[in-house]
Amino acid sequence: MSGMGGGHGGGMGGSMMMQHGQQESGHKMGGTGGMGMSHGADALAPGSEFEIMRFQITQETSDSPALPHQLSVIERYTLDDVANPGKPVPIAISEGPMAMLLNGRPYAMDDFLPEERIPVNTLQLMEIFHNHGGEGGGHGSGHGGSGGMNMAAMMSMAHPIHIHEQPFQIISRSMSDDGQEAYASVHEGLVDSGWKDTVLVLPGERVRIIKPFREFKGRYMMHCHNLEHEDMGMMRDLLVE
Ligand SMILES: [Cu+2]
Repeated sequence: MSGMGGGHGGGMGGSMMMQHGQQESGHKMGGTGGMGMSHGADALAPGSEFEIMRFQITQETSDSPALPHQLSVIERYTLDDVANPGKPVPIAISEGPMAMLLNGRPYAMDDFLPEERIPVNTLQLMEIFHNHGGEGGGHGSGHGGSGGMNMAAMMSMAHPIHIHEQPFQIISRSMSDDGQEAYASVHEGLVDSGWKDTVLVLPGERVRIIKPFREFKGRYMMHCHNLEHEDMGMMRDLLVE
């Protein structure tokens, strides 16, 4: 239908008229007044038909091609492949009042802990874990939890940890003893096959990943993908060198 009537014709006039019509209905101008509105010949009555675009079919095609029987094969990393099997790179999550941190420190330029320096052309075992009270911190970098244990238990939450540069594989997850019951209700739903650039780390959870650092030197961010947390400091750089 090209019932535009008025003098404009063409797409530009059409879209202008649609906006016009929406404004009118927004103003609740009595509804049925239709053509009688005093907006000149362009006025479009609410609810009337209006041509926006036209599809012209010029060629027949088939359905989408059938999916292959097997998608691409992913070579799974193992601990035998990594440069640091006994000393994972820590990514320690801590939550305190108005501070969300990784490795106990807020983001700062050129502020690299020794364990945040990664030799280029290596496969690295990395471990993401909650370290609110400073316990179990692996490499002594966990002085972030200004909130203490009770506060930590109250506030603990899941964090989607995102690491820039090449994607990684998740190789294992474990849960603290007091989180086992809740974990049993969800962990079978976690899909850890395939390449990842982000992993959701649940309260009490410890996730081990293997990540390649091939070829590219420089600073690469890791941060919580919850923007409020990131803005509160939950972001650090890795230095690949
Ligand atoms: Cu977070």
